[in-house]
Amino acid sequence: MNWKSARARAIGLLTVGAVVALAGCGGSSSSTSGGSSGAAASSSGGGGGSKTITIGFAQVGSESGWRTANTQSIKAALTKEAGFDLKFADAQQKPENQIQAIRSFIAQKVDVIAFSPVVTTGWDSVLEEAKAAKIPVILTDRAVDVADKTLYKTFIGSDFVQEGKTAGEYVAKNFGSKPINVVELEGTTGSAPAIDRKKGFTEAIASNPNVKVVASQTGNFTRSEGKQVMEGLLQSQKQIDVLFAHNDDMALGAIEAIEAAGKKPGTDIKIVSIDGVKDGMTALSQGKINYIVECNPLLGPDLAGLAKKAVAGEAIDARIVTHDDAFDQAGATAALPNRKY
Ligand code: GZL
Repeated sequence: MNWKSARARAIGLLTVGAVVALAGCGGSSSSTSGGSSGAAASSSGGGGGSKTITIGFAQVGSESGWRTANTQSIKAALTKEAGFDLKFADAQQKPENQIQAIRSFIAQKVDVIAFSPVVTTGWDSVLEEAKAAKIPVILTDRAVDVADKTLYKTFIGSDFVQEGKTAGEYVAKNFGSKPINVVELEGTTGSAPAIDRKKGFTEAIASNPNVKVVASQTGNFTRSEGKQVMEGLLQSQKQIDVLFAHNDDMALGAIEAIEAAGKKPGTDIKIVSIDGVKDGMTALSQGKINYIVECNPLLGPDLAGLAKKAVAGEAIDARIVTHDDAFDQAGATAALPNRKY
């Protein structure tokens, strides 16, 4: 069962320093199936009589089921009725497109800018320009690596290091009683989730000498690239016991490659993944994946509340963590009927 939801929920009620931990997300409870990460308390969206807020949002792209759910949540929350005029840009996973979109938001003198940075670096100058234009910036989902942390108001998103740790702990505990070869499908090179999930996984398995990562390659968070890379690994690796995929879409692509090679995913090659999108949870309930660490994409309502606070000049916590549940096969089967993504 997804025992983590109780822990996540307990943590979710805790406010630590500048970090506001939010109620557990997803999981078998319906708390987030209503379409938020359960953080309404700290940043409720919704109407109110104030003037319309013009918000520019630069999205990563449409690379995965997670991204689709994230975009849907943002568009469903930032509506005219809720008091917003949303200008939405899809960067097609190119940071240069996001920089261009942010510059255009500045030129349009929007009230607030939000974005999920494709990669962590290269943002200092464009964020300096937003600051000079007195436009508050909110980071959603992914972090940036900038010298001056005041260039953005807040970063709301999951703790990717913890996600990688949770995945690694599961592999070490459940498959690490004998020597095992692990292959890793990494997310987009240079992106915060890829960097941090790898970091957390590596830390978690370090104490078990049986667990060895024999190959690690990016599948760029997409199903097609996950399949392609896994086909190559099945050719090049003598023995693969476990696949750690940084997201469900790459795991689902890898499943196609594993089955085409005449092997049983979840049995011949164990699979641990991150996200918890419907297709991933379905594969988990079918035993083709063994464990999924959830990463909640439903950030729209939280972003709506944070945008209103930023425009009103209200104080906002620098880091808002959306908590993740984790699921085994039984947990996924129980949670699936209530999942909204
Ligand atoms: C994580 C998000 C990642 C997802 C992928 O918050 O940035 O990007 O794990 C998505 O599915 O492509």
